[in-house]
Amino acid sequence: MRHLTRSLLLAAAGTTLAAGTLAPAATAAPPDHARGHQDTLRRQAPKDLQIGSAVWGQRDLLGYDRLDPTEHQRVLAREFGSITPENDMKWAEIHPEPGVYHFSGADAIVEFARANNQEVRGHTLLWHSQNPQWVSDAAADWTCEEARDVLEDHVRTVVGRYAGEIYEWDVANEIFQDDWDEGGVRLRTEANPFLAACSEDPVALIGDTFRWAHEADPQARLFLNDYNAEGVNTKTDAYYALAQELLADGVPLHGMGSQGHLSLMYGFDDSMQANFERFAALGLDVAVTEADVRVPIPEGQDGPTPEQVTLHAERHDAMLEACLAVPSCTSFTVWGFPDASSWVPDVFPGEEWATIFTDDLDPKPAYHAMLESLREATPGVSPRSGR
Ligand code: 9MR
Repeated sequence: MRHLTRSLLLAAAGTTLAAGTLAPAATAAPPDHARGHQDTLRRQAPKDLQIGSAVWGQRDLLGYDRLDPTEHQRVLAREFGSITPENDMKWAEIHPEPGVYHFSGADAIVEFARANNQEVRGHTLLWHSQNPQWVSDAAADWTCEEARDVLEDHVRTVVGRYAGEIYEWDVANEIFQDDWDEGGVRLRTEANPFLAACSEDPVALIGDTFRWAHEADPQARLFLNDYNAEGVNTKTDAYYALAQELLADGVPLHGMGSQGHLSLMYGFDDSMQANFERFAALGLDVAVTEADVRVPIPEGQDGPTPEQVTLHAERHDAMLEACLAVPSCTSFTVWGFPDASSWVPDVFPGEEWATIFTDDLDPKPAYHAMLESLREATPGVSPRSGR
């Protein structure tokens, strides 16, 4: 984003801000329909870096008609080389009853990706959240052996169904608590029903989950994934130690994903690149898997202020630049768009505007900042520091 000056950013924001907030500027980015065919995130991305978005297949893709796509589908296909099922491959969606699998949403994702020459990031196999009721009910009585059997069947079934179609899988998601949780940063051996049943040796279960996934799809790159895992901090220290342990045990672990759910309520941790570099030094890939940047908008304020618009762009771009600076960064995924489809307002009242497209599907300044950085990027050389 070096060359994207503040005035340009604000000009580009003109379409998204309340009328009268900004004078229209002659330097505003051309409207979407006037931009060149090459001027998309996926086409400007350096070789070997996928730019992706989450999408909810069940909601947004069922009924996809290649000849008559919705506007959202058109943008998804045009801008992104990778898509992640936002919910369709989670346990509650894909495995709602014992022995019953619902593949329609996940199938729609894979079919859309095929039709539009995209890759798919799988999400997710071992998580404490969005598990179906039957798992929560049964888990109370599970022995570790029973929990292992249920998990193994699930992993082999789901990964096996999409074998060869998925380039990266978030195998284990959010398996560490936060430092503000009771007990501090440690494996979620209470909230995660599988880790709870195998709490005597949770690392063995995690390792085997990766092994089952690898056997079911030897081509897929297998990731750990978490939020609050951008910079060097106590949580990423714990992941770093776990990664070393798993690799020493010969577990097919291939990557560490930083979700990238940020908020302008907090600062940006500049150690993101350094964090990526230490995982890369272990021989792992790294990825930004769920980027979005929440903007606190007090009641009565009509949309983000120009300063917030600029910061929203800068934060997205800072995450992208950390990724671009590390050759092992294989994918950068935003967590869906537009704002109307985002998970943010439901979960964080008073925060919104987190995605890179407006509800009219116009690119925000964050989009333009990212496009600019992609254009300038030589993989492995930071556009910011030039090294
Ligand atoms: O965006 C997802 C939202 O639609 C779901 O309701 C929610 C359920 O927990 O999960 C959201 O996605 C989460 C992702 O799977 C893991 N990291 C945090 C994401 C935001 O909560």
